[in-house]
Amino acid sequence: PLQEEGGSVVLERRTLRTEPPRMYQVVMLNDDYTPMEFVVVVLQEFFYKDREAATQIMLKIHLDGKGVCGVYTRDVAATKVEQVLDAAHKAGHPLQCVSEPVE
Ligand code: TYC
Repeated sequence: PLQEEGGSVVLERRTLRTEPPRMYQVVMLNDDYTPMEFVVVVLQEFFYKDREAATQIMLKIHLDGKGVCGVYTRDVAATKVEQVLDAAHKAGHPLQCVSEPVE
């Protein structure tokens, strides 16, 4: 909305400030069959980790049972999960991956 004030135009914000979007972590789960190398490549390809970071995340999942691959808005997180499940399915690996809201 516009207002005139002493000859100059004042722009007034009437809407409330937009909240930042809810964020979702993509969590990968360990299993006994998916090769370590496959997980490392997935983390590099879809989560843009370098080889060293990808290897650390893979080993964390292997030891703890699960690990966070990245944090994204809802749609991006859902797309990452889809990409991982699709690649795993095509390669014949049981690798599982989920997205969950942060907090
Ligand atoms: N546990 C697997 C193995 O020993 C490796 C692995 C790591 C599988 C991470 C899944 O999300 C995973 N070959």
